[in-house]
Amino acid sequence: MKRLDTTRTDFDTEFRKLLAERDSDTARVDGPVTEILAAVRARGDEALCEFTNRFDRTDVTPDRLRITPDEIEAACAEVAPELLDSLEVAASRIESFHKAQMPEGLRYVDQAGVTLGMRWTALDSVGLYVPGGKAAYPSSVLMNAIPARVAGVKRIAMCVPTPDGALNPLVLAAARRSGVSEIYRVGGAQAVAAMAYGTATIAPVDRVVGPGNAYVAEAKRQVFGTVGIDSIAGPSEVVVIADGNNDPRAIALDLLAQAEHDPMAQSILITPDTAMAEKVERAVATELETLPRAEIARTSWDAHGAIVIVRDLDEAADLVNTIAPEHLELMIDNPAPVFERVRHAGAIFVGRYCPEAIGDYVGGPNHVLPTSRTARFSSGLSVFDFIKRTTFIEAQAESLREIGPAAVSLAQAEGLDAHALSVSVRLAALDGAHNET
Ligand code: HSO
Ligand code: ZN
Repeated sequence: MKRLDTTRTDFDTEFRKLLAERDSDTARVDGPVTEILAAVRARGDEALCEFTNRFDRTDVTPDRLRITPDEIEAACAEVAPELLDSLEVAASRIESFHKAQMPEGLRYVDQAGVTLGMRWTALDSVGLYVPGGKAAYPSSVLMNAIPARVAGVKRIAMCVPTPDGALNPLVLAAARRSGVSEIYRVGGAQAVAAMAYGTATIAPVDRVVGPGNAYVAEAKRQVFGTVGIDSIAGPSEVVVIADGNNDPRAIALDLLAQAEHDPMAQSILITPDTAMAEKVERAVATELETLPRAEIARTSWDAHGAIVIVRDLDEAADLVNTIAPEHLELMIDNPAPVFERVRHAGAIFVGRYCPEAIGDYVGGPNHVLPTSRTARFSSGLSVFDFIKRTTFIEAQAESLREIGPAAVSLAQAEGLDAHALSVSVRLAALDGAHNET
């Protein structure tokens, strides 16, 4: 963990180092991924089953790639009723928030009498990748599939690896609740290939979304263009701005909640209160003695964690704008001024009673958020990832008369005669009709 202080002369250098250090070592897996994509593209289900059986130690055949409705029902029956209730609390809150996001179209008549507009339509089909094993988060199934459903996507295909053939009941229950239409027992780059290119069993989709390991991320990068993709998520991050009025243990746990995701995760505490900084640091050490995922969390905290002492909360907000963190917590008496000052953050958690974990599960807004400083120019997953805009223009004769001549002269200037003529023949016809009467 690094200790930084904005009053020290080396602060700028240290702060830059803190931001740069995680950019480096992304695994290079482009070669093997290209081969897997090519094989699935050329040999379809046959290659898909080969890779699946090799990597997941299973023996699936094309007719067993799809998890049947009966298998899904049986798996869901294994989930404890209280857990299904919690899933329902999360799902219905996520659903309401994303419904509220749905935008209106646009339609108006301008001064030239031209009708102008824009309308939103949903994608036809979406492919959702869900990682297997320990990285399989049912909450992420809700966060990816519900916005697609709310947006109006008719077909949501899901791929999830089943290492050693084991199904994850809560993941299947989340898929069922979210309105996923088809589920396949396939993972890795081969799953992304199948969803992008299609096989005899898995029809191709229009956009592939969802988190995954380095192979899945690289596969998404390589199929981009054939299909749309969501952003490629890096390790999770949180910045906590805390004043002196906090329970240090609560703040420590907020930092560790990110750290326990991944050894590469980053948790940063920014505070104007030196005493609070020390208390939180001690509380982190105490919690690390008992947390089951202490090994991961400790690696993250030791290597990437930081405590930054600032002069005041304005300075804290300015640092946040440079970091552009995935998550920002405002654990301060009067959050409004900082909230207003921050422009770059994936999601903001306002007030002491809103730890980030609320947003991971039951808040309502999406937990798929821009990482690695990409919140400077991008946003979290939303219904906007599953709809697109079509603009339209409707002009009658009088309007064409008014705005057409400018198009003719611009087309001529660009040397595009058919463009110019397509407008001018109509203008001429209008003039002719006009002269005849
Ligand atoms: N904090 C993670 C999402 C997550 N947390 C899922 C728990 N489960 C990235 O935003
Ligand atoms: Zn989390």
